[in-house]
Amino acid sequence: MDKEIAGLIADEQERQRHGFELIPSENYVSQGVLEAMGSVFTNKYSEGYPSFEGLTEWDDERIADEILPDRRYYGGQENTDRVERLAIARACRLFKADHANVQPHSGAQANNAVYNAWLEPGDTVLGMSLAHGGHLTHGSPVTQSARIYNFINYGIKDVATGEIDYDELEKMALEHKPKIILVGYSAYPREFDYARVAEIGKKVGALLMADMAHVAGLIVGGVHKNPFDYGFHVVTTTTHKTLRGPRGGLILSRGVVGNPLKKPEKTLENIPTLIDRSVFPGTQGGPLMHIIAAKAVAFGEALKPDFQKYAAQIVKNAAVLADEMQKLGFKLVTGGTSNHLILADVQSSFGIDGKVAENAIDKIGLSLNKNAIPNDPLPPFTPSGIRLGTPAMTTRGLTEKEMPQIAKWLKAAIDFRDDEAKLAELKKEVEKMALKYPLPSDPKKAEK
Ligand code: DSN
Repeated sequence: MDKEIAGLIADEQERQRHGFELIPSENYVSQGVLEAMGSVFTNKYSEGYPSFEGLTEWDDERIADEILPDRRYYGGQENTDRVERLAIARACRLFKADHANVQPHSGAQANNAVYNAWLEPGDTVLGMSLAHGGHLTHGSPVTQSARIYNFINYGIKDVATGEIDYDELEKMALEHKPKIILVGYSAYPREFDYARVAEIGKKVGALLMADMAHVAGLIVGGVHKNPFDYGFHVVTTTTHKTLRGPRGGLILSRGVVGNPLKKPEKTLENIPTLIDRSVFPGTQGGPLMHIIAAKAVAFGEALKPDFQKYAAQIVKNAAVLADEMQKLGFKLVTGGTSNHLILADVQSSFGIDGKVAENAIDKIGLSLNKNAIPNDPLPPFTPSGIRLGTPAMTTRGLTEKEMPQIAKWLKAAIDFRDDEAKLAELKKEVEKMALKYPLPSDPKKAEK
């Protein structure tokens, strides 16, 4: 019906089939997630929330059956309500949360909604520095939230080990009394000491917030710690990274779930209701019900035991890939990885910037991204590093056995970056392997 767009979708499908995705924040969704996203729920407006009133059992079948009075501003909600309730119930089960708001359109929207729920303009937030692996929405001056709130940053103490400077974090917290202490990152290959941060947060009475976008799948898969187990109040995440759902955001919280139509007092106990009111009507309009349906599908998949194996394999693959890259001369920030991502300093390893490396590696069918390293002397468009990871490759079925080959291809692409014929030869090798590992939604069979 639209041959230009149909052609481009087919081309993108072929690009994905013929190569491997190494960008650590990307993944390949299941056919179920894809179908829910492309469903008629996209036709529906459903501002407001479903109600759980009278629903005492949180099992999926019961939720899917029960039609309850809604708290929506438009009619025709009997199916949207049940979809959203399922998404909420599954998300709570996955993360051991009291409440989930499944409506944020993205991770940035989720973070902004939490700030808007808890802060007054001018209030202070202590978050991880973007230059050390934090995220733009954790206080970068170019963001809207940085114009409203006062962000101050902690960072890592030692680039070699990647250890966070918790003493500095504590000193800053005691001095500035932030209303929120925020942990989370988009380019940090290690884990946080949640217990230590929680202890600091309690001393100053801060809301403890963890932006777990990158590692959400590792947490629910049981291979990384859950911040809620250490007293955190709020967890935000995207749903499309290690969690392997549709592109979107999610806010989980601990507290008492109340009626979002009634304005609650600003207390830690009321966080779930404050967040609901902050997402809608505070910062968003109509929820994307087709995406919420797809989130519910992905959460259902993540609740299955296979997902734990998947999460464990992501981490195993990343550790082997990091070792193999080091053997080939890649210098890695923090000397390795404890999660799904690797940050390599290609400037000091091979005398090239991250953009040159990204372009060369792209040409052989492997996608990764240029990335700043801590205290990077180079600018963001030509930084010193590349960032890569294993969530998507692991979904395709690659194991630690294939990681040495991936490392060799990365090095070869850099070595032969000016030799188009050799790059084309390497691309063929990558393609041959990629076609043996189909995408979960690939309509074509694996070409073994
Ligand atoms: N853009 C995401 C990433 O690649 O890490 C963070 O939001």
